[in-house]
Amino acid sequence: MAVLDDLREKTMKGKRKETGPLVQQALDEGIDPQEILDAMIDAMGVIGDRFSKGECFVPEMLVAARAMSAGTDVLKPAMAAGGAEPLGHAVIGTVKGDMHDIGKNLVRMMIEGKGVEIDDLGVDVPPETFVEYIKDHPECKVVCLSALLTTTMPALEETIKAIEDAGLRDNVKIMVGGAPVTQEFADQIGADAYTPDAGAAAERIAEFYK
Ligand code: B1M
Repeated sequence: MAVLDDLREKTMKGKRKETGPLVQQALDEGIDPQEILDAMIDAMGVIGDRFSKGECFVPEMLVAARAMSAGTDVLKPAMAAGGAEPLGHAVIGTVKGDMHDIGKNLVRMMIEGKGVEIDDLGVDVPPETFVEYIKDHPECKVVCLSALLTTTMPALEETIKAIEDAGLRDNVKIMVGGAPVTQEFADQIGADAYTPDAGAAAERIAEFYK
């Protein structure tokens, strides 16, 4: 589809003023929101591969990320249109040392679509901030942790440990995810759930409120 090719291209090139209108055009043409999202995720994959090969650098990754965020802003109402019954409360953040937030934002968006009220602590969130949040929000039943770097995977474990040390582990379920994270790693660090993508995270979290 021409509009999706255009969207992929403009996302890769970091044309953030053009991605929003292209997403809107794709929606107007009746294209499935998931397909629109996949086009932008593809673009980020290409940029990541180019970065690995030394063919592009951090600034190119950054502008591509901003272009994708502009696109997902327009896509959000269509993706999150669950109209679901309120399920409960959760919190999400990207762990300490990690600035990646596109995947985390998509997970939040899909979880909101399931009817979960979810607070977003942002990126580079230290374990203590999660601990304080859980103390201050007894209604919070699920903690969602995102990590995109192999070097920040240990921060997932540190966060779980900090929650345990604060005596709060039994109060919450902990979900982890992000490109380098695996089910095996999640089991090893004592997480309650691992899911590979935003859609699966939204399905899984709903089970915790049953
Ligand atoms: Co960075 N970066 N980056 N980067 N970046 C990656 C992750 C990398 C794979 C690129 C590469 O080398 N091919 C690589 C990591 C290598 C590794 O650790 N093995 C990398 C690197 C090395 C770095 C820096 C170290 C580069 C440097 O400075 N030399 C640096 C680190 C900064 C830091 O965090 N401290 C860095 C910086 C950046 C930017 C800031 C420039 C920018 C981020 C901007 C932003 O997020 N606002 C950036 C970007 C854009 C990328 C790539 C190109 C795209 C990431 C992305 O948004 N993907 C990425 C390459 C790639 O992914 N192919 C790369 C799209 C997004 C939808 O996917 O985030 O995977 P993702 O989320 C998915 C799933 O993972 C999952 O669901 C999401 C949607 O379905 N998921 C969860 C995520 N969280 C979840 C939580 C869950 C469940 C599922 O439950 C709670």
